[in-house]
Amino acid sequence: MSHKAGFVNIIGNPNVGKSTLMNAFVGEKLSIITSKAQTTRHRILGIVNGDDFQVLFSDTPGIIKPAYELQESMMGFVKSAFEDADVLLYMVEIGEQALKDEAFFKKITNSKIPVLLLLNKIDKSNQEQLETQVQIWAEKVPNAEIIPISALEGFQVKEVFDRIIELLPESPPFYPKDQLTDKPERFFINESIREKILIHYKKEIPYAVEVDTEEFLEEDTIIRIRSVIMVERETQKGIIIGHKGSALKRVGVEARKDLETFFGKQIHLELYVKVNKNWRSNQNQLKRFGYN
Ligand SMILES: Nc1nc2c(ncn2[C@@H]2O[C@H](COP(=O)(O)OP(=O)(O)OP(=O)(O)O)[C@@H](O)[C@H]2O)c(=O)[nH]1
Ligand SMILES: [Mg+2]
Repeated sequence: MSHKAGFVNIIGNPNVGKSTLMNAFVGEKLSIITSKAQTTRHRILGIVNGDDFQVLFSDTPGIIKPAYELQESMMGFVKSAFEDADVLLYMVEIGEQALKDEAFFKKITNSKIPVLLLLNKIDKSNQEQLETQVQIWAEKVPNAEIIPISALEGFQVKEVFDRIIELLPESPPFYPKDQLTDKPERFFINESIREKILIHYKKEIPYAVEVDTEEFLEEDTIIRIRSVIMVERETQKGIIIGHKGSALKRVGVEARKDLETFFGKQIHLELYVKVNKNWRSNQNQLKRFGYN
């Protein structure tokens, strides 16, 4: 029996729905999703296995012009997604006009590998707007196949998946068939906590935060976790903790619920906050947190 496998990498502007789509394909909440831009900071692998195929989806950070080292590293992940892709999923959303970065856009239009241009969030559009948008993108990216979708509602997601399978090269699997991702458990803990911070704090706070899980102890009926929320300045620490610790407590309660679903086990989650001055611009710190 022949077997297909390959890398299918999702790229696009911030907030267009890349992570929503990858989770829909995988059927698990591997990537966190929020209404804020720059939610995803890493390249996250989501593996979909079948008897005769293995699709290696990569969710990537939204494309931006980097302003500090962390963002440089995020764009490094996007660059890597161009390099090993067998199929590129270029996601745009209804109403969007162009990619934020010319060089990346050129890479898409000059791509030698198949590009599926996914016009997302069509649940928010009408027929006329949709037709206009398809026309605009057909002119801008003539080498792409355009598929209108709604990642949120699952509309046309199966059609995209079937088309991906057609486009995949013949290859043995790259990972064991029961594997779902390349990231360790601690990564998903950090991300769950960061998601709650993105949801509950405003302005610069979520962007100044990194989460590191220092302890992960799995017992028969419970997992004991201790994670540190790092901020860049003392004032941010106070904001994260909130009045009598109420804000931090909310983060903990909500993250714990998600983690109990994710791990299927009772979770004890201890959170504390630490100032790690300018970690976003510090190469050593960034390396430690998995941004290389
Ligand atoms: N209406 C609508 N909203 C969507 C759809 N897909 C995603 N969203 C919403 O768009 C927002 C961003 O979704 P994400 O999946 O986090 O977007 P992303 O491209 O991964 O964002 P970054 O990681 O920040 O680059 C969230 O509020 C989603 O619920 C869709 O098909 N329709
Ligand atoms: Mg994302």
